Amino acid sequence: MNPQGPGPSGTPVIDLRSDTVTRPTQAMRAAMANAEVGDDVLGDDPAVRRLEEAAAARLGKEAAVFVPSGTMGNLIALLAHSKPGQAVLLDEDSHIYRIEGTGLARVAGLVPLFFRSQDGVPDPDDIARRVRPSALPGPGPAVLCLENTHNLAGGVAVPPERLRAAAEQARAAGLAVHLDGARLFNAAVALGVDARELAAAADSVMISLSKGLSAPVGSVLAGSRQFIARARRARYMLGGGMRQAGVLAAAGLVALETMVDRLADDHQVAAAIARAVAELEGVRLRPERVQTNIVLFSLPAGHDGPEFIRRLRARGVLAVATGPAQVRFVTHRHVTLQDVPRVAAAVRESLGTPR
Ligand code: TLP
Repeated sequence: MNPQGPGPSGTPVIDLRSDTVTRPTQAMRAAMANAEVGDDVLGDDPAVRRLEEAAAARLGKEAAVFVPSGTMGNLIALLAHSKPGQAVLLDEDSHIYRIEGTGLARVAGLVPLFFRSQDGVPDPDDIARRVRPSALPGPGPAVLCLENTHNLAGGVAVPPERLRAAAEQARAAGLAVHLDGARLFNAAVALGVDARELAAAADSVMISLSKGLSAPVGSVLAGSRQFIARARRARYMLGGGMRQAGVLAAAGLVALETMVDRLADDHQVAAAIARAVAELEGVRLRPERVQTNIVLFSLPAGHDGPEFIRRLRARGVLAVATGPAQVRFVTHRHVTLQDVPRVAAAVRESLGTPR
């Protein structure tokens, strides 16, 4: 049963607001109930340690730290890679810059510098230009941030060679490289590569357990042993030391071990929704951009995003407006191919008459 309750005429609500709405599986609940726990800030929680070791291995890094959220994981990475007054080189449409509440400036004291991207894929030549030493004083960049999949670009999966090319330019200039991999496993599944291959380009990588992988809470930040030691101090400073966090980590471990391969189903559903919606008159949607579980589309002229979202909701479909006339659907475990006709019909009906 969907926690959003029934939609109109008793049909279940189709919640496409985010993959963060996924509820834990029975196996996760059982693992949580039976987790062997301890004080994680003191290093005593066996369930957290197991998750951290498994995540580090899965990402090809020396060590990892369990954190409450992706936002905190990214902020910790920035803190651990830099000093206040330095710059962070990132995409203007990155989640870190656009959505994470300016923590990079307010908490880490960093100045954002932007590099160019094309549809979420970073341009290594532009990165090379921006990291070139300058004779003039200015904030020296300490860290380059990449994102995979790229959320605001519509879930684009950035191939390993493009990540590598970007990272090489930054590293040659002495920058650390952080990868916001909130949906790294979606990228790995879509590209048919191991997540290690994507993480290899970066010094640190954050992955979310609470999105398509369906864990209730939590992300993991991985990197070198030294980096993770600094990250643990930053986590504590931010209030992210969670004591018997093993009850959460136990679900996270089930997520990591059993929920990755099924992300392909979410991608299949997103592609089917994209094909159906792209056919509707006036909608702007590039189905070839729908590579993972995010579907972004623009409404025909005269339509207003928030009003459209209200109309969809009245038809039992939940979504978010990502711009004045842009809408985002995110697929996940609670949405299946059988829901696609209802989604398409709700979109068609909601487009009925412009405002
Ligand atoms: N993404 C959320 C939100 O924007 C609230 C979503 O619904 O897509 N990096 C990326 C690329 C993300 O997409 C998100 C969350 C985060 C970091 C932050 O993770 P959380 O929400 O766990 O802090």
